[in-house]
Amino acid sequence: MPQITASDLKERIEKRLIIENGMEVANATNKDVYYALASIVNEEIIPNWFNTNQKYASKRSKQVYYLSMEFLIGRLLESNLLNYGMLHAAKEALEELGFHTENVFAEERDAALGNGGLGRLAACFLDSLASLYYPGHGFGIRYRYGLFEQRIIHGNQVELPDYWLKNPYPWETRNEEESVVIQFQGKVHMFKRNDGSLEFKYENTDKVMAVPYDIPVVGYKNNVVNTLRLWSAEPIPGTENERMEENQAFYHDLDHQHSIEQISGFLYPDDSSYEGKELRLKQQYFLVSSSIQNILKKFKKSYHLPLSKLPEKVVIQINDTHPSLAIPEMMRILMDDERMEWDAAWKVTTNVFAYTNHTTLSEALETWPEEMIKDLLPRIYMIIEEINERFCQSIWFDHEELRDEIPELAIISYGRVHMARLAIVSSFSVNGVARIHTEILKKKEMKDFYSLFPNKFNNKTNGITHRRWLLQVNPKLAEVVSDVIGSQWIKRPKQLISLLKYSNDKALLEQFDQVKHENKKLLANYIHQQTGILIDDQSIFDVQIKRLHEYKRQLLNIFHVIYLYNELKENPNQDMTPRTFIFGAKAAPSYYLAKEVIKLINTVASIVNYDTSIQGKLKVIFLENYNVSLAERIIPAADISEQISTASKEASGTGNMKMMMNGALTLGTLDGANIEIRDLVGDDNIFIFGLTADEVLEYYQNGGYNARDIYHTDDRVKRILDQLNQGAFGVHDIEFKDIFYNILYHNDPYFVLKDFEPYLETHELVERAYRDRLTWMNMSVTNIAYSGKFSSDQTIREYASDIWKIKQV
Ligand code: 26V
Repeated sequence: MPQITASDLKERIEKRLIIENGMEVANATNKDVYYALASIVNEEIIPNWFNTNQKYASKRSKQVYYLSMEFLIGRLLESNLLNYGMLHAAKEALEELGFHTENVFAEERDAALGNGGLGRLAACFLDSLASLYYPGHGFGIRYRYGLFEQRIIHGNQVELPDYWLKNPYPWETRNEEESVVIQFQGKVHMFKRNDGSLEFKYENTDKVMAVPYDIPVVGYKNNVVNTLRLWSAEPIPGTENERMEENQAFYHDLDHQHSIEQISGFLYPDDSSYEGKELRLKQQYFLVSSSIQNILKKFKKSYHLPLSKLPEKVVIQINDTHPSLAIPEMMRILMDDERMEWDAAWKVTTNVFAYTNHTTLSEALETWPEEMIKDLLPRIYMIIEEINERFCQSIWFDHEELRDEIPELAIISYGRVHMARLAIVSSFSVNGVARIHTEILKKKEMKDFYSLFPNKFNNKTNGITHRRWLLQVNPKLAEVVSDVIGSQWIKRPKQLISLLKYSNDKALLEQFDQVKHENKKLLANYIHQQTGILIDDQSIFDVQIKRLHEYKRQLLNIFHVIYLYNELKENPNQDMTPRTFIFGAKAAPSYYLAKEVIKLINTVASIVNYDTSIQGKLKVIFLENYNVSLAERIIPAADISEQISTASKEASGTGNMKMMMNGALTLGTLDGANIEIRDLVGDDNIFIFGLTADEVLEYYQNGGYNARDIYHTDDRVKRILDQLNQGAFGVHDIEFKDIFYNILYHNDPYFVLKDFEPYLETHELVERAYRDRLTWMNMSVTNIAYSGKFSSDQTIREYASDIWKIKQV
């Protein structure tokens, strides 16, 4: 990789501005400079992109394809510069040219093609694949509108469309020549060929063209450039004659064109709540049909092997069930186009697909109405039916003990198609995303499947790319770390463990403390600039940033804030370390209770932040439009990482890992990867509270929890709930009644009241611990030291060796 100096870059930026824009630097805007720099980066990347593809082809390496409806990429200029080893030079060049690096980077709109954890995980995985020299690529959809932009108006969430492609996106290349045709609806006719085999012909299908846009995925200083291929839906260009004819039905045609383009029109903004919308089903089939066609075309072209050898050269990971129609699509092409027999096609298919489960929430599990699939994808439906038939037969004949369970196991049952069942039956690997999550899958949610296929189930605890989430977002911390233990940790993140040797070194701890404080000042400035609110940079920055969902219990957090406020009102002189509670969260647009919680947080904030009687000891900040770029600002400044889901509900969490890596201490329940964090750092370096997963599951199964008992016996709880009910936090007295009712009349389904007292007690421990700076910083450094374990490099190595069986090239 060539060394590019700041002065080289400066010159190239100047030159580019003249050639492309006909302007001198003095007249250039941040945007001009952003595009100039991006195109210089592209110039560097493209030869390596080409070479990487050549290399994979010539080595005939096995490839992994990560199929995902979501890739939550965020911005790319800074991370591409970083991975390309040009970041320092670029910063210097920009400053010398009179630009603030940050403002130039901020010209790039986040590519928010994902909802939350699942989509961000996909993006981290691509980064690790490329950085570890693995031949691995992503397939997704190029949504014209990403996840909505959130505004808070009078405390309420308002959604605006995210038209992120308004300005040209410099990282994508349209590759029209690799377009493929996707067919929906129509009629299937079956014929017998002379040799007795069956032939399927489709009539009157709706055809759509899938056009790929490729985004380079740059490995860290290793010349590897993999590909993220995003498909865009377009009408099939007709011949001149056809267009003349169509012209007659111009308006009908516009309508039709619009409905085609809608397929890649927008990202569904729900996360963990499933709705059987036909357009979403279309999107899913659009993604998988184009990707599978592409994969097979490439296999045939580059490997010159029979399709029976596909599993030796190709493995496909499906990110949750969303792309699981890839399974019948593969069967369809192998049988109908490639003339394989069922058994041969099944053997290939079941050795190619691996499935990751990301949730056990029953409301998030995908099941489609049978009729919808039959109508939209008639041939796919026939194949699913056949898979189901054979699977049910195998239970009936080979597993008598499960005969009664067939309705609960069948892929098609009571008029619905169960996608998780389809994925489990047809994949060679089924993995959960944290130890406890995988155990719950095996012992509860997928118990019978586990007994049928024990060898398929495995765990792959999630991870995060330490390049973006430490090196890039927290350069000061990265520098101190490298000063202390050298910079090998960047390539081998587990080496962060060497920090442990220094976790009692007073001078060093003070240095870490100083870095954290500087990061807090930066965030405080940003908050001031965004909200006009001044926060105390000496206060504890207590952070909860994630999607808003009842099970994540932002409500528990704000109840605690209300409690503190009530206490302070009674005793304003109370000796207490000042606290700043920082929230960032989007709610699904139709998720009423989640939106009520957003309103509650904002309402509490508007009271607390302006009440001078509490002497600035408490501030509540809700930052609007939480996204990857905002996370990058907040995480380096966090002291406390709130990970307080109802135990058993959060499959893994990845924000917990990001904050840990930046020296925040986790305040959390024994859920998801929190448990693995606890196991590493030990009870002394984490704040754990609340019900365990077993206790929660036991309550769900056998009852025994009564929220009203707590309401009637705990005055603190009663006071808060009554305040909600009586309008103490609202303009109208009905303001938060629904939250009140949900807790008392639906018996607090997420155990907020049950965990309230232990949560308060644990917060008191936090407050006391924070007073002892050195002990706190010792805990903080211990967390950073162990965080290397959660680099997605580690996760990807495990996927590669246990599931994918791919080698580094
Ligand atoms: C479900 C649906 C339902 C249909 C509409 C669109 C949509 C989009 C996403 C989902 C599934 C959400 C599952 C999910 O995001 N799980 C999260 O995955 C993270 C990565 O494994 C994990 O860290 C989080 O704990 C888990 O909640």
